[in-house]
Amino acid sequence: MGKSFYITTPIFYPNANPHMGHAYSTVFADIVARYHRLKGEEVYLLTGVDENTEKVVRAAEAAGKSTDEYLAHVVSNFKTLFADLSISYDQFIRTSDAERHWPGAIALWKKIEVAGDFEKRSYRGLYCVGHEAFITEKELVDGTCPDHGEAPQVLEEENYFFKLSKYTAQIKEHIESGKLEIQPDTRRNEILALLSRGLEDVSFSRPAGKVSVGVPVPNDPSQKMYVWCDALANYISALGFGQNEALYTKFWPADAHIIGKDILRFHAAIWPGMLLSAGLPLPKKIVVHGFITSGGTKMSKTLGNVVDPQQLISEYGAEAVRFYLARHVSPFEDSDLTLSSFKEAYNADLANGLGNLVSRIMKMAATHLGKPVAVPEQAIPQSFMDALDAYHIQKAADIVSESIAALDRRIQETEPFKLVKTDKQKAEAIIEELVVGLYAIARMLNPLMPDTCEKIKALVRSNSTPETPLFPRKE
Ligand code: ME8
Repeated sequence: MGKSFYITTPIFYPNANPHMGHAYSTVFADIVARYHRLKGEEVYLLTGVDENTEKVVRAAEAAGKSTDEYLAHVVSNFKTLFADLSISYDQFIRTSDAERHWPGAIALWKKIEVAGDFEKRSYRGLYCVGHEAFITEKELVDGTCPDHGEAPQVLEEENYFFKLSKYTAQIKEHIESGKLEIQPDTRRNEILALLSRGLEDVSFSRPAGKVSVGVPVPNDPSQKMYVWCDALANYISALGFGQNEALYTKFWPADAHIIGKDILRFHAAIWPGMLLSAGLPLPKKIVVHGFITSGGTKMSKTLGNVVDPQQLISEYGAEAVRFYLARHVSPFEDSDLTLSSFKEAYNADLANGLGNLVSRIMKMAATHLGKPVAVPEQAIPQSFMDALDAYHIQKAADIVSESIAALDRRIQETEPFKLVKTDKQKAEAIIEELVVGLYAIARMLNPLMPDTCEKIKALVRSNSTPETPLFPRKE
């Protein structure tokens, strides 16, 4: 049995169809998961949806549907997208799942309660449904939340508060010592700065009468768990924590939580605090990626600049979307994506790049070699492994592109299609070498473009040309 490797995506709010940002986090985690499987490790990839939120209730109302009906529809769109993108998840968790998720969330709550870290307080605050969090007066611009353009609700109610503040020093120690790694350093510094200012206690529940969805607080039917408390618990509830713990024992602590920069504080402060309180191990690493913007601004429905992943998939194919996300979105900074930048990259990388290379090499091989090349099982380049070990999916994709360009240059320099007339033996040797090089590229494509990887391998094994171009040029 290989080493175990547990990787997660955020669980997404299903209050609208999935967009490129959701696709990015998930493709990111899938590339890393496939790479670790390739290394022979036993991998568990978790994704899912965060359903216990008023956002969903509101969206369902706006669509004139019941919450369940609405969720069934949107969740199936998430699942279709992930299937289309070849996301090799081991589990898709839904936090409305009272059998799979609730027992774990409740077991974790009870441990925090036993530690004496809950306190029921009467609380008055400004609640932003967009954030699903209380916000402060200082954060408002002209009385509205600048991120969501909406005035917060003034809530006066009883909440259970989690005494997060008392864990500030311990969380800081875990991050400073590297027991809990935060990648990249800029995000690590950001969270350390926040910890230096000290953490405040956080509301972990809401009155049951005021929220229509949510996990009931154990032994207090008047309260339901508040979104983040139950959402973060998904990373262990999915492994059967608090019920059948076989998966939990095998895979926890997580090797990596892949998240976007907007939810850093929840993952690098609140989540470690909950685990410390419960006496459970902390995740080993949190990998924080940037945002995909479009035309320089955050994708937003009102601005009309949302790029729909399904539209790109139907025009270019899912493999092209995966490769674009790996190669042209910086893992740790914000990156811009427009329809025209996508097309340009597709034509350069895949139509003229990889697709053309496969056609040229396999055409020469099929014409001039009598039988398939016996390709050696050569190792994957160390630089490629290093890149993926460091969660640098862009570097890995760059290495593939460099290898494609290097093989192209080799064809130009050696011109085996001409040489074959004067020195057949030498020409054949070069073509064989090119096929071996192509096979090496296919091996690296396993985590990035799994279908293309298999297609190229099959062409090499059968010594044949693709019937249609792998990546037809788009005008
Ligand atoms: O925050 N670019 O859910 P969410 C890149 N349910 N990534 C993006 C993005 C963009 N423009 N927009 C969103 C939640 N994302 C909570 C999480 S986890 C226990 C609970 C990605 O649907 C990115 O990973 O708002 C971000 O962190 C996540 O989607 C937020 O998704």
